[in-house]
Amino acid sequence: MSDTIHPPSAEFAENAHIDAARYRALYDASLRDPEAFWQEHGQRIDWIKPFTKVKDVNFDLGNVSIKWFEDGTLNVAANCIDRHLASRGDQTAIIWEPDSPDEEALHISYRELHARTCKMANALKELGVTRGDRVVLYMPMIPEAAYAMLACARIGAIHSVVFGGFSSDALAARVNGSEAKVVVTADEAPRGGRNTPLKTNADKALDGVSHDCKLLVVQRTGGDIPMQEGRDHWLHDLEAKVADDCPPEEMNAEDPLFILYTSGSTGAPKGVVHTSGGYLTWASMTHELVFDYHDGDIYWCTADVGWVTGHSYIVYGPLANGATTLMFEGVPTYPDASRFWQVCEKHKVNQFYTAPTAIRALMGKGREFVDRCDLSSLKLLGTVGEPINPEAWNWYNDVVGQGRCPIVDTWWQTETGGHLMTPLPGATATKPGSCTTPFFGVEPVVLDAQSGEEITSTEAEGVLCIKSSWPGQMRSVWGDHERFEKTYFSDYKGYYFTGDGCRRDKDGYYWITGRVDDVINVSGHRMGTAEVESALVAHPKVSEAAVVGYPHDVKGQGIYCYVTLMAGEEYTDDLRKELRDWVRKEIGPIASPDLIQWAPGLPKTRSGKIMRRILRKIAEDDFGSLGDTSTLAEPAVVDDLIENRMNRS
Ligand code: 6R9
Repeated sequence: MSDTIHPPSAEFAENAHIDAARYRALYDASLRDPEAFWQEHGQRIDWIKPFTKVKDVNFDLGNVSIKWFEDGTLNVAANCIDRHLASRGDQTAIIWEPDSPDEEALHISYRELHARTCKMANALKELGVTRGDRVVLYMPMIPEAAYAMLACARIGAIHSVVFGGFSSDALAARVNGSEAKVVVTADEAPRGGRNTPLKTNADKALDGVSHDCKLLVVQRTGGDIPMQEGRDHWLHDLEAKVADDCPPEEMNAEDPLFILYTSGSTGAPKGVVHTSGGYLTWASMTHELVFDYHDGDIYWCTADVGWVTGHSYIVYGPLANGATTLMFEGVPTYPDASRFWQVCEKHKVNQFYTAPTAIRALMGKGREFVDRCDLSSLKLLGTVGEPINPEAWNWYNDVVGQGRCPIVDTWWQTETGGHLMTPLPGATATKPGSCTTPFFGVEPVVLDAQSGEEITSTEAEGVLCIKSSWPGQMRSVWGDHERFEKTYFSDYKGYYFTGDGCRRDKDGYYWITGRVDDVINVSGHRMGTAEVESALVAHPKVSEAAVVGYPHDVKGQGIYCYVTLMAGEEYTDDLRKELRDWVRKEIGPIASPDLIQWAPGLPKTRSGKIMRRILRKIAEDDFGSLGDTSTLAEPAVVDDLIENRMNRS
């Protein structure tokens, strides 16, 4: 880890929303008197009926309840659109850059965003969607994805976006889990020069859905797709019939805004529930202060709206702030590794926010792809999704930022709604690889993993928990509040448990060391090893599987699978390929196994528990220190696994 310190330049600090002195003052105020602090900062959004209660929070297992601004009412879409119309109706809200540079970019004004969102809202109403109903979005990265999110918010429906790279089985599970009334999709999703057949996937998914569910289809490519009479509707057909105005519903601050499924260490992905008032306050405040967004700036977050980063930092945060947000349909390496930088040059991007895996991949292609573009518009760079290694940080800083753009390494989670620990670019001196210090109102603590005791010395290493609530915190797991409490509040009583490990250095800076549970982070995509295991054992030839992560140069972590076959089955390379394709089909290409090791046996305790610690070590090619293996039922299986290990450095 690198301890080089990069202080903000005097010039940046001078023009920034927050400098070092103000950060300290506001941070102290936010902990000293949270009620007063959030009473004031809750005013950054427009309330229909102002709140009188700031917060009501209980982190005690059995009674976990989180409420912010609970008697206030608002409409999230009106905050993201209507309130800007008078002052910036003609300003660009969304710049859309298509997959292919040969296709024309779009500039959508706030006025147009209003009309298109209202149309979409009325189309959803035509299909019978009302307040509280769930709508699943399975979309390409096109403006209609944002319209659909905002349309749901406008009529009080709850959206659940499913990443377009997920398989039809994964989509079906989420449609069933939320009992969605409508799925919004598109004919096809162009990405990297290839079209994903979204509508066909959605058709397959609906075969596995037992309740009545309609399909609203956006035409993106014009590809030939079958429509099912009565169930499927083209958006453009419905839009031709409906008005372009749709009054926003008055919603309570604690009404759910969206559900977003995310992976945990056990079981199927869980539906993280975010509500309206606190979430929007958090998304908008962090967007403005962390990216130091100023009026007129062009801001680009390269995430997909299928992930929380796309929710908070492509759609809700920026639009609540009246920003110009760029939405990119493509991938960093198509048509070539210059694409990101060409888009920055073309649209004069000021703030650029991406994932370490993309930085590492582009770094590997060489700096000439960056150098040929004019990046003088860039003022700030951001990263999110996984720890960034100092080498990638330095390349980002020197080659992309040309040494003049502060880097914000933002640590947060689907569950947290927005950034929790991050530099503020005009205030915080950065250290490559550290997410530095907490945002206002956030109280991180480092606990000893075994005893659960808080480590109070400045230098500390252990599990990362958060001591008190912040407005953007998730409120529950959809349909399973008990699972919410068990996952986040049972291991360390009275705290929100993040699932991450961390180190705090002598300056009080935080360094995330990665997950302490069975969640792995592959190219910034979060995945439960249990999900990949259950996909593998669903294959008729597989009897048992254990999945762990291992260090991967570009992806951060790769997926390493130990697989035992049914008696009599043959262990062949063809079957390896078949299993890889099988997992892609069951979950999606992002879950594709990197290495599959045939395991005639798995190391188990006498009570039958798989010893993952050992499997992780072997996958890391670090089996010199396997620790105590005496409790294993059959110690010999370990020797076989070591001998046939797949990752040899
Ligand atoms: C926003 C997002 C959350 C997990 C989180 C942690 C890892 C995210 C990070 C980071 C180190 C950062 N993570 N940002 N680790 N430094 N700046 O990524 O949400 O998909 O829910 O993943 O990602 O392990 O717990 P999500």
